[in-house]
Amino acid sequence: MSTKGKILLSINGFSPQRWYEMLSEEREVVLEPDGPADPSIEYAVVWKQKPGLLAKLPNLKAIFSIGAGVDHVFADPTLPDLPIVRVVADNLTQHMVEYVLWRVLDHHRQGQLYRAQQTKKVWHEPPQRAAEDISVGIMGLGNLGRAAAKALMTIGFRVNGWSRRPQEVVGVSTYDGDAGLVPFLNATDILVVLLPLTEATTGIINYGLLKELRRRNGLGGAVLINAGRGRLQRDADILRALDDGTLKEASLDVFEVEPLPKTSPVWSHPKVFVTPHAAATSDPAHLVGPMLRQMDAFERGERLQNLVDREAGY
Ligand code: NDP
Ligand code: OXD
Repeated sequence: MSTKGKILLSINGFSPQRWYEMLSEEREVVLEPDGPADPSIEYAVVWKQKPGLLAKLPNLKAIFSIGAGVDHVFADPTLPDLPIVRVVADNLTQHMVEYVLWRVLDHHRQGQLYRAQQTKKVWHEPPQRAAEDISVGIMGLGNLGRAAAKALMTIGFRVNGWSRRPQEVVGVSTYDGDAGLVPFLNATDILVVLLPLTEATTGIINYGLLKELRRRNGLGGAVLINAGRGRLQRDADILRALDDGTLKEASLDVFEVEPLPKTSPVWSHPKVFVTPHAAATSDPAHLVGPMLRQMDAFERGERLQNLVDREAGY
């Protein structure tokens, strides 16, 4: 085809077909298991690549994650020390903003109560709360967290945000680091988790943390929404918190083990709304073009964009 660097496509967990077709429009693409030893492979486009696969490529120059999160890339203990590009894209951000608005509004407007009433044909109207009386706290004020914060504020919610380093977002009460975590939780009624999974964040959504959430408002209890990563949370702690009233309800898009095992009690818990890691799906129609443009630019000597900080792990 051309002299452009070849791509290894290693996508596990779902079909790589559309990614393959779209990437192949401009570059030669090899699918594992044919790729590994090929010295003409310069880029890897990956989701949960097979451990050891990338380390075998002598001329690999950059790794492109097809997701915003990169914990799946770091899961490979032999990962070569190369630039990792992650997804930052309007289309993905829009999907996540929609998911957050959908879930926050459903909890705020008592969707679970009305669904239960409907099954019993109950005609009952509970008191209505104003959005301005509810504080939504977003853990992770990055690309997705900031966009979700802005959308929530346009509807009238108060918004708190927590990040690793101090951040400023107009209209948002911001907190950071270990010292900021409890004050952030104490001021939050609905907790939205949009953190990356790193060593520092693994298991952070546990019973002790949920206990710190505010429960003084007309919501009738604190609410958890996790669309970050499953291993940020302890599934069993969430169930315990729901059962003893620490949490009123939860919307979970991610789980410690995915797919969520059929035997998990989470599936049938009446206070949990489950989606299958579908809050914001990576759509090749929107993401392949920018990936190919980055490869072209890189070959012209330009810097790669949306690089992962390996030290921080995201
Ligand atoms: P970013 O890297 O832009 O933002 C991450 C945010 O988390 C930053 O504000 C960062 O702080 C903060 N953070 C990281 N580590 C810590 C820590 N130890 N303590 C406090 N704050 C921390 O990521 P995105 O917003 O693009 O994406 C967030 C995550 O959403 C992804 O990593 C992925 O796991 C998940 N995701 C899930 C999807 C789904 O469908 N369920 C789809 C897409 C993404 P700081 O600002 O200081 O750097
Ligand atoms: C992502 C995801 O990280 O889809 O983009 O989970």
